[in-house]
Amino acid sequence: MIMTLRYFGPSDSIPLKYIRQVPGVKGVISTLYDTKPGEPWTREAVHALKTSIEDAGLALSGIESVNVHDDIKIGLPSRDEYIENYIRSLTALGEEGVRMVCYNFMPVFDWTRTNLAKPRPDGSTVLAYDQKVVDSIDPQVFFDQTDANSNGFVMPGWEPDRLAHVKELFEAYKDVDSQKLFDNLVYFLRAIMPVCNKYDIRMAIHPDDPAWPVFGLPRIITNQENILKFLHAVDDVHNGLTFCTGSLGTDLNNDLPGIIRACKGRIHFAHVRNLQHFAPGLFEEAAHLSADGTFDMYEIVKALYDTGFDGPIRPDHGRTLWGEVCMPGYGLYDRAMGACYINGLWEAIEKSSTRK
Ligand code: CS2
Ligand code: MN
Repeated sequence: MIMTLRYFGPSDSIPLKYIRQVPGVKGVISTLYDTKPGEPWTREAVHALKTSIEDAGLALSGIESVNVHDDIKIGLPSRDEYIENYIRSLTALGEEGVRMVCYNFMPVFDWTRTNLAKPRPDGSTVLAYDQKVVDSIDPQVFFDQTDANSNGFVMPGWEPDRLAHVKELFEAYKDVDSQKLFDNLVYFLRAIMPVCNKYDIRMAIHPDDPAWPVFGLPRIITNQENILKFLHAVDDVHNGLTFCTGSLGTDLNNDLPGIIRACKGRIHFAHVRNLQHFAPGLFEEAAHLSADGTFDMYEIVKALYDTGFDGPIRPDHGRTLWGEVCMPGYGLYDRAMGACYINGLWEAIEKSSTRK
């Protein structure tokens, strides 16, 4: 595995030179922050991003995300044009040697949390989720609240221009059920596989977060059964998964190490964080340490190790602590501790293993 941290580009409050100081972190995961979903990327822009990262002594280990335009997810006639643009973006990335691209296929909202700063017993704050709140709130109000509580940062998946028209988007998705969404995903993947094969780009779909339908919108990457169905539908190594513990782990029926083992060879990127569950649909994020939450991080990292996972991995949302003012979930301190912890688990597993 290659340990990485997410980097939000030149406007990130955490500079590359700080990331460089986290022991064991070799690269960053980033994206082009001045392009809109659907716009084709240029090789020059990718080159500039890559060079700025390499100049800081790090590697550009992958992209999170090349966002998929809603017309592709909805299956509108205009999708072919947006797919062409996506292929141009992948070509620009391939020419610059980028080999891993994360994306998601969630309608309207990316990840959903109901509180961005819930205090934990240790005095830190975390992102939290309560299904009752989601069930009782209008999506537009929900979006506005999330946006207003982000400490002034534009959070991934919550870009104001993308979500300026929440109501219209809901209307556009009204005939898209989970089967249609799945078919549209397969159509998209079949169209991009040739360019992925040409440049050896591994696509890594991000699971839906939370792993069930929210606001009546379909969700299709939620459990082992539908992930395997998705991997088999386009049975090419370049069609793979981002294994996100915090997303798949929202559903306690998901056996996280079991899913890793079932998807052997098709996990191209890993997001590792811990959650503390209180009841179904009621949870908050925790420190990465197993003892601070519900997941057995040792078993998760061990399953990645045992299956030969060799892609980029990153600590996911961390707690906000030590007075840091940051994008919710993306402060430096707790993610740095998370990286060290995961590295520690990996080293111990590697040294005590007989796997060659
Ligand atoms: C990320 C997602 O911050 C997060 O929760 O894991 O926003 C992720 O980047 C996207 O879903 C991938 O497209
Ligand atoms: Mn994730």
